[in-house]
Amino acid sequence: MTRFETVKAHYGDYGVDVDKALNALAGVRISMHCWQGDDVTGFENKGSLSGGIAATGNYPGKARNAEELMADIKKALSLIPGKHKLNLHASYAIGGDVPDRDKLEPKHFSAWVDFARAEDLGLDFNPTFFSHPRAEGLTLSSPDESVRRFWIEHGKASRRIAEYFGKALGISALNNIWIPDGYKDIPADRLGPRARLRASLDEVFAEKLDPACVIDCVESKVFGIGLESYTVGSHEFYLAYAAKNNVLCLLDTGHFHPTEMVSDKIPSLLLFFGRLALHVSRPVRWDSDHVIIFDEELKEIAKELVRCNALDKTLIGLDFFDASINRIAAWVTGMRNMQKALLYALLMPHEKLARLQEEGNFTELLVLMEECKFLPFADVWEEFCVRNNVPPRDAWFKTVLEYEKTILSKRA
Ligand code: RNT
Ligand code: ZN
Repeated sequence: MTRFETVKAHYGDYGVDVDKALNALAGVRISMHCWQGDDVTGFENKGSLSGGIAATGNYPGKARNAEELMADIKKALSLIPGKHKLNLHASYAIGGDVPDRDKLEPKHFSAWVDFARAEDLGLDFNPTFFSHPRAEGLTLSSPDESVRRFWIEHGKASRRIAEYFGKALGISALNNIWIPDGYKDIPADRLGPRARLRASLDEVFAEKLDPACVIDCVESKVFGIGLESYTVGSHEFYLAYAAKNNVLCLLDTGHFHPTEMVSDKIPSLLLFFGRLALHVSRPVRWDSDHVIIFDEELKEIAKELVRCNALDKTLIGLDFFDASINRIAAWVTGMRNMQKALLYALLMPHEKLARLQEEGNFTELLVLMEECKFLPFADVWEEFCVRNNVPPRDAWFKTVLEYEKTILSKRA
């Protein structure tokens, strides 16, 4: 018996089918966020990152234009097993004639569609409601009618771009709306901005687009830097809005209070929504957007997706941006960790565990859950990498170092 056959037999003793798990993992496309590659800078050159988010660090080699960003994405993807999606922001439009954000059209993203076709990727999209002169105050909830109009037009434009992605690639595109709107100090009126946000969203979503191509979604948040006291798009606001308006409510793992677990929210949302959208991130003391690691919460999220049979209903996107380390290594580490967590979850005897819970046999449940942690998971991960022709273990890292030496270190 080869080592892998022994491992399969070992899992078999627990009633786990390893090949089935490997096949299930191969079917999961994870949306890799383009903005890790350039610290959320984008191609507009209109000033610094705003909106209460921050990328800290200045590790050399960040992508300075579309060509470099695409090359870096390709390098990262070559070290990540399986087929995936790429998550874009409106601030990454390509071409010499890119208009302001309210006037963006699908054609300003056609170079990305060509790239996605060539790399066998799906695409997702995000309107960019920050890092822009008209986003210095509120955006979709602005009391200034011309500012609010501008952002409504941007929201509408972004849905058409996402629809174009879905149509062109035959893989539906998520269009995710996140706005930074909020106040640093205690507001005098919490209702007004939320009423305006609701009215703006109603306009943004009014146009009927092909639901097979674009999936609409809104992303909630608890607070931002400089926006500590009040967030217009809070979780209650968006959860209620999404439920009533047939859009999705995206859960970003960094957008809740520190002891609140996103994993626990997953089954509840799945009971009421046909699909689930995630931004998987790692908050350290705040929404710091650290690279995701193979930690308890990541595994718990993956377990919920597997147990709830929700892998094909979930749009898993990553959302972190660490500017203090090699950005390609950040992508590869995060993507591979998301996949590792899913594989780990796919290799658990969930039916047996659930039965023990139903029977009230909590002692055996604890014993078995603990034992599962020591099954030879790493060998199955290695097999997955080999089957997908990517370097196993940390063998990928030397490729990144080589790329850093020959390409990244030459960038000013
Ligand atoms: C911000 C949100 C949002 C952004 C990206 C760049 O807190 O998480 O999703 O991180 O859109
Ligand atoms: Zn997010």
